[in-house]
Amino acid sequence: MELFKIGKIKYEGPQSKNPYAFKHYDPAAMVGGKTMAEQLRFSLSYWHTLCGDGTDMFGIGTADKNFGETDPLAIYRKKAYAAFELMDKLDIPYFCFHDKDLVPEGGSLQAFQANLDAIVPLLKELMQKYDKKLLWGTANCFNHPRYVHGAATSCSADVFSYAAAQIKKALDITMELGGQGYVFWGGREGYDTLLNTDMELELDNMAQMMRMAVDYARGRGYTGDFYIEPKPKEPTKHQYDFDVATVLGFLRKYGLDKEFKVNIEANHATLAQHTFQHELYTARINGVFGSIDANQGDQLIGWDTDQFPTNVYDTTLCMLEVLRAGGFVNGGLNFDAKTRRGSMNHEDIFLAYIAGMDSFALGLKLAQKIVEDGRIDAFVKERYASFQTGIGAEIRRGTTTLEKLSDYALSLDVVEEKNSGRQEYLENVMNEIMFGGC
Ligand code: XUL
Ligand code: CO
Repeated sequence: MELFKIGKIKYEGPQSKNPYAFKHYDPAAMVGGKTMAEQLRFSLSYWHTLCGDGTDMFGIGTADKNFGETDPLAIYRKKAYAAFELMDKLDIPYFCFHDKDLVPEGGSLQAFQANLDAIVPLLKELMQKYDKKLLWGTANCFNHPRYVHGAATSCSADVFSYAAAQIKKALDITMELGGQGYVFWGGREGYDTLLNTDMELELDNMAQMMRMAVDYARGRGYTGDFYIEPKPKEPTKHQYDFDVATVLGFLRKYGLDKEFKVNIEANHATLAQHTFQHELYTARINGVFGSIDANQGDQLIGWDTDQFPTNVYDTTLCMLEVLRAGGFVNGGLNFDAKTRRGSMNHEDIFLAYIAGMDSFALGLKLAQKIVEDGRIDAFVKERYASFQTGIGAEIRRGTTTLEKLSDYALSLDVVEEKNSGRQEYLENVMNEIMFGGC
């Protein structure tokens, strides 16, 4: 049973004009001591790819994701076949899911769980057949009206418990499928007004939910990662997991920092008024870099547009951070991205993934060139050279005091800063490395 007319996508190289070919993603090619496939660890997002139909605030769906079926259970079985056909044809080794992406919810929690139990064996079979792996799983605790006031931060203990049941089941499935990660994206974990909100209680509860999830899974032998996915706003005005720095403060307060890493999404970083690179860098230097939701926003639209990433500057700087972090361990590049509402045909799914994968493959090659070129790293090292020896080295070692530094400063003739930051030079070096072959 073939659901898509397009065949396997192959690497044809940068000169190819074939829209259904990779120009840069050559899975077996070596970059920085690993194959491209190992460096990039691409993942398909089940929700956007198999479920998203283009529905927006002003109109209904434009894309048909029912794959010729009408019965709800049959539709979701076909989605599973479609997912693996896509992963196979696009050479995507991993996938990510929310519980709700896999099956209809049915009328009750019991029905939902029974539907999940029925689809898991099929997913297992397809994973084996196509040699695909689960990057991470998660629970959708934000769509249903019961989550109007949040899930782990709901004002209702019954809603909190319902979310716990969903998370337990999603963890069970993640473990059953050998998942390498489990994500908490704080769907509606936040607030719109403090007039009705006990923020302290809500944050305590959110930490409690995470602690219980960790205890449950670790108690059952789970060795994968736990991730929090920061996002500053949308759907609530104040999302608790605002950005990487805020998440770090939360994790440290509740003693969860050894158990959690972050899943950084490009479009969430820009919504927080940071660059994607800033968030990755912050995670790296704090030892919590885990995984990436690869997408991009739109400069002129202020919300989470989840576009397929095509900005090669951003993919290059992202991959530079990934290389500096020593590469992915359990994480990968999950395309949390959707085709535009007007790109409603099945071919568009292929074209979108090819664009995203090629942009990241090119970004990886360019990031490796920046590392090998060495000028940017050398410049930064030289810029801070005063901390390598003498008083600077003492400051770094923590062996000096405010009094000693005061005496030292008083002994100096003049202190003037004449070292240029050379931003324009460095930006030009970037262009030279990236486009020097033109
Ligand atoms: C929402 C978002 C989610 C998470 C998983 O903005 O990014 O899809 O990645 O729940
Ligand atoms: Co995401």
